This record gives sequence, C-alpha cells and structure tokens, in this order.
Amino acid sequence: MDQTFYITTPIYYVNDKPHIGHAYTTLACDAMARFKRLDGYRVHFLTGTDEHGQKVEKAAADAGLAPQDFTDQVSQNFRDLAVAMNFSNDDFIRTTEARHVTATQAIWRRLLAAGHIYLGKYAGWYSVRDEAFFTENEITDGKAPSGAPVEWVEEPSYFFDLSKWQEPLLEFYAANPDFIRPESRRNEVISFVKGGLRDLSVSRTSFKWGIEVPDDDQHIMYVWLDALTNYITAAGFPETDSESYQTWWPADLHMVGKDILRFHAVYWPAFLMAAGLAPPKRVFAHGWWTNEGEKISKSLGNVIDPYQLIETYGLEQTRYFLLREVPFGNDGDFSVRSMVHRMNGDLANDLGNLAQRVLSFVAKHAGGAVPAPGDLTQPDHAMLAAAEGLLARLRYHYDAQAFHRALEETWEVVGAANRYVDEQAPWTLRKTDPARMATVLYTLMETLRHLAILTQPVMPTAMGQMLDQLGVDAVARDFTALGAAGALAAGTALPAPAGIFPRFVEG
Ligand code: ME8
Repeated sequence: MDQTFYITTPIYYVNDKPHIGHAYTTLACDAMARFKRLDGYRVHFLTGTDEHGQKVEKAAADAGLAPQDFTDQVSQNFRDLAVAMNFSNDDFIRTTEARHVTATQAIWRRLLAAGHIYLGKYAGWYSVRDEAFFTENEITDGKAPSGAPVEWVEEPSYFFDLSKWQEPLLEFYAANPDFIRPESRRNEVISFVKGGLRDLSVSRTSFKWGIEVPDDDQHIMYVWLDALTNYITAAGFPETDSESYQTWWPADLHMVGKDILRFHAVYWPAFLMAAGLAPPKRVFAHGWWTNEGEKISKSLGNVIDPYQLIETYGLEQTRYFLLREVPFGNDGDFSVRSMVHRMNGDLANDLGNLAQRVLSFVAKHAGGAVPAPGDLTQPDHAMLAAAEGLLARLRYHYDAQAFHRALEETWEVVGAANRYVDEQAPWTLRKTDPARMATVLYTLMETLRHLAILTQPVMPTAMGQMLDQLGVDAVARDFTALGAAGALAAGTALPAPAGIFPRFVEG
C-alpha cells in the first residue's frame, strides 16, 4: 500500500484579511506536502477557515453584514491567498459547511453518550479575541495573558470533563515523545497539564453564531470544539469506516502557531480520546513573526501583506525567505534588509548565477545540448556524491520540520558547485581540453538537476523553470528520478537559457 501523509493548517478566523502569519503556516505545510508527494506519498493537505464564534460575529456586525455573507467574503480572501502563494492544498474546509456541522454534532453525541459532557453553569472570564476562558488568577490588570480584554460571563453551559484527562494525557505524551514539537514547547505543555486541568465549558447561550448543540437549541457549541473537529470532518468523520477516514485519520501533522498549541495539544487529544477516536500523530508549534523588531498588529499599522511581498520581491523569493531566514519553530523578524540579502545573495548570486553561468556556457560552447561526459575524475565524483547525498539528509530535516536546515544543506551543495566551477574552469578547458570541458559541464548540469528537483517544495515555479532549461522531462521530476535513474541524456537539445533569479534593485 502507498504511504500516506495527512497534513493540516489551522483554520483561520475570518475576522480579518490574511496576513503574513497565515501565509507562513500554510507555506510550511505546502513545502512539507510537496516534499512528501515528490517522495512518493499520497498526501492530503487541508486548510480552511474558522467561521463561527463571537469574534467572527462581531467582525460581521462591524462590517454591517449578516455573518454568513461576511464569512463568504472573507473566506474567499483565504482561498485567493492560497492561489497567489501557489499552495497545493487538496481541500479547503469552511466550518459553516454542512459536512462540518454533521461531524461536529456527531462528535458531541459521542462525548455525551460516553458520559464526558454534563450540564452546569459557567461563571468566569472570557476573551473574545482569544476565544478562550480564563480563571481569576490568569487575569492581570483586567487582561488575558495574551493582553486581550476579557468580559465576565455567567450563563448555563455544558462542560467537558477535562479534569479527568490529566493522567491519560500525560501518559499519552510519555508514550509519544514526538507528539509535540519542538521539544521546548512539549515541556511547556507537560508542565501546564501537570499543573492540573479544570473542566472546560463547551457551549454558550448568550449568542447564536455557531453550531447548535444536538437536542438543546438554547446552546451553541464552543467555537474551539467546533473548529478542532474540522480535522476529522475533512477525513470523512463521522463515517469512521469509510475509506477516506481509514486512509487519512489520524493526521500525521497539525501545523500551528505557538499561540494555539494548548488547544491542539491538550484539548484536542482529550476530546478525541474521550470520543474513542485516535489522536493525531504530531502537533508542531512554530514561532511568531515580528516586523522590523515590532509585534505585528493592526493598531500599529505594521501588518505585512503577503501580496505586497509577492509584488515587491517575487513569489519564489518570498517563499524561500520565509522558510530559510528563521529556524523553524523560533520567532522570526521580517526586515527589508534580510529579505534583500537572501534574495540577492542566496538566490541571485549563489544559485541563479551558477545556473546562468553553466547554461549560457552550454548554449554558447556546447551546441545548446546536454554535453556527453567522458570518464569522471575524483572532483566530479565528489560533486555528484554531494548532490546525490542530499535526498537522505533532506528527508531527515523535513521529517523534523527543519525547513531552514534542509535549505542550508542544499545551499552547501550550491556553494560546492560554485567552487567546483571555479576550480575546473570550463572556459579554459574549452581551448585546452574540450572533452574534459564536456565532462565538467555535464557534472554541473547533473548537480543543478538534483538541486532543482530537491528545491521544488520551496520554490516550485522557479525550480520548474530551471528543470525546463536543463531539458528535464516533466515526468522525471520526482525523487525517483534522482541519481542515475533520471540522469540527463547526452545530446538532448536545450531551450535558450534565461535568468531565473533577478537581483533586487532599490527603486
Ligand atoms: O487561531 N507569526 O485562527 P487565527 C506567525 N481559528 N504565525 C502567525 C502570526 C504571526 N505573527 N499571526 C498568525 C485561530 N499566525 C483559530 C485556529 S484551528 C482548529 C483554529 C498564524 O486566524 C499561526 O499559525 O487567529 C497562528 O496559530 C494562526 O495564524 C492563528 O490564526
């Protein structure tokens, strides 16, 4: 049977336009999904929008629209962003869809039937911005830990018996050491759970924009129970015997920002275990982007618009920058200086120039076709071994979601290729030893072919162009074509080379 990989992004609140943070999480998933597909996996890549709850209801009211009309509009912005960023998601879920209402009511019924939900009364603080409940001792100066304002809520509510899940969760974390990544976040979650868990309010009665509690239309479900369920809705729940559910659930990876780790690593596995369903295999919480050292916020007016980045620097450059600049998992800072530095250094100079030098030399001095190599010397073997050895190392880094490490290692080979071209000096060989020149050019083209195939997950379009220029057939671009299997055939005619990575010129 095929190996499968189910990966999800958070579903984004439709209270606002998408910004760089949303693009970032989905981009990381896109690179991961593309890598796995190229590596022969059947992949299901899910993203979507979180459309219920008080926060969205408020945003709709502020926009003077009915919630459904408002969410239709804003959700479309997230779909448009996926197209603009060239995301390869297989599904886009909206929590207002019928399939999701069915799934959410079904998980509720399971929890209720298993005795994990009871009716009570909630009295405490609620932050609409976080869509979360807080106890008195979590509130400082009238604010939630996130700095969001809170309001006092007192109303009838159904509760989930989260307090009973402390031990099962701790056992689950111990048995699955990779469930929460990175390690530092795992430790935070474990100490939070060790501190004790209180039962969780899972329904509200004071507003209407949500999924109704089955058989009690006074209540709507807490937006996080609704939202988290999206991951199983898209896998085919409640049809647990379906081929789809059997294939995709449990998910391999929920990618989230560190702000919502607790919901994914504590509440979600508890809900699932209580409902008799398998928890996901991994939750990875990445860090937070700031802009030129400042927190990104609407009130500061420094929100980074992904469309602006694409227009200014190019899509491929933006994708590369976001995944290369910051060790994945850490917080990161966007600055024009670092963006331009990556674009001009790593892309235009290091990789772009290498490809351009080699391909234009082949066009001019090797008849515009793949040169026929002679016997390989030690430096040629070393160059090819470095390129061919990348796959194993990239698998390791992608499996750890260390996208920056994957790119770093790839660029070590780019650096080795630049040194190789300088040392072998094909422009000199042209006069002294044309046969040796052909071998050197062939070795470089093979190296470029490996670099391009392996960098497709991050820069699919630019690497596609590079593969076109190398004369690589469209069906020979996955990882089975690496090494000898897809080696360039001498004599293959090549299209005219063209630069792929322009320099950024301040203008
Ligand atoms: O929390 N840096 O949705 P949301 C990095 N609907 N990532 C950022 C970011 C930043 N500055 N800002 C946002 C929700 N993100 C819920 C999720 S899932 C069942 C429900 C990313 O629209 C990051 O992934 O507030 C963060 O976790 C997510 O956007 C929050 O999106």
